Amino acid sequence: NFKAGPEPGTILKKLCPKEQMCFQVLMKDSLKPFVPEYKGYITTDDGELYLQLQDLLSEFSTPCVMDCKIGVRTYLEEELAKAKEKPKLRKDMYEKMIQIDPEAPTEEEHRLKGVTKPRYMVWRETISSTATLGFRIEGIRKSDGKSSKDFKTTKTRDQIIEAFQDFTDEFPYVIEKYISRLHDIRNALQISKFFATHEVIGSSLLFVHDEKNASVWLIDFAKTIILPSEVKINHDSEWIVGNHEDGYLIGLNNLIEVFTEMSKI
Ligand code: 4IP
Ligand code: ADP
Ligand code: MN
Repeated sequence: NFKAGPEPGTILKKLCPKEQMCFQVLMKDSLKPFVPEYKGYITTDDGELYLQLQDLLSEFSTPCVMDCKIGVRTYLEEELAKAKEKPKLRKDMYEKMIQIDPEAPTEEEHRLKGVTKPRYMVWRETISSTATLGFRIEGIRKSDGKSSKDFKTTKTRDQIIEAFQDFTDEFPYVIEKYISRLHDIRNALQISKFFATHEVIGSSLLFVHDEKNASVWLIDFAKTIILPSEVKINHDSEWIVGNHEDGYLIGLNNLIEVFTEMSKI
């Protein structure tokens, strides 16, 4: 999905028109300082389209990187509607499910060796911290280059704190910088027209630090969609089918709380 960019300090991400739209709007929004700069799109020799984005790691030396997926819901209402209308069984998702917990599928799902996408996504939300805290750790890469995606069942506040502590253990003073940046992000969201008019699903906050600096950016808008004009959401209340709530601020507030608690230890 990603390639090195043609100019230093840039990367290329496989173009998805919805995400491109988001970046175009974001370049004129109060969130601009908190997202990678969008530098247009590029067609490669093999005819594939890519977004050219600022490489968020380029200013860091041997960075530590953490991707946290934000929100209480990780799939689109549209995907739920499709699955209800015409249930499509996903064998790959069934396989991913039994790899973590062979007991998770129902008898029928075992028989069919398949689960629907929302069924899998909801299960992933509940075995991780997504359903309870509104965010989950997707992956961490430490300064030694070792990376882990082994956080699928990282669920409790204590498990999260343990993972965040490991992430920051070389440079614990970056915790304060992260807290400050997360507050800035919350303030920018409060006045953002983009945030007021979009349902933000499957998007991540990317945490990056080295010995000197620490910062956080909003990334991945492939499943961020514009709200129907009559719908207003507050990003802070329970999702009920049809209300489009994403729980983005539930996740951000819990992240701030967890880091703040860590800074006091
Ligand atoms: C993945 O599950 C992630 O949720 C993907 O989201 C999602 O892609 C995949 O759905 C789903 O299989 P695991 O992380 O448990 O492997 P992301 O791309 O944000 O990581 P979508 O397309 O929903 O963004 P499918 O339908 O692409 O397989
Ligand atoms: P996908 O839609 O394929 O999930 P994401 O946009 O979520 O792609 O990015 C996947 C990973 O790529 C992130 O976790 C992050 O490590 C890295 N990444 C994404 N965007 C950038 C960027 N602008 N600069 C540096 N790294 C990035
Ligand atoms: Mn993604």
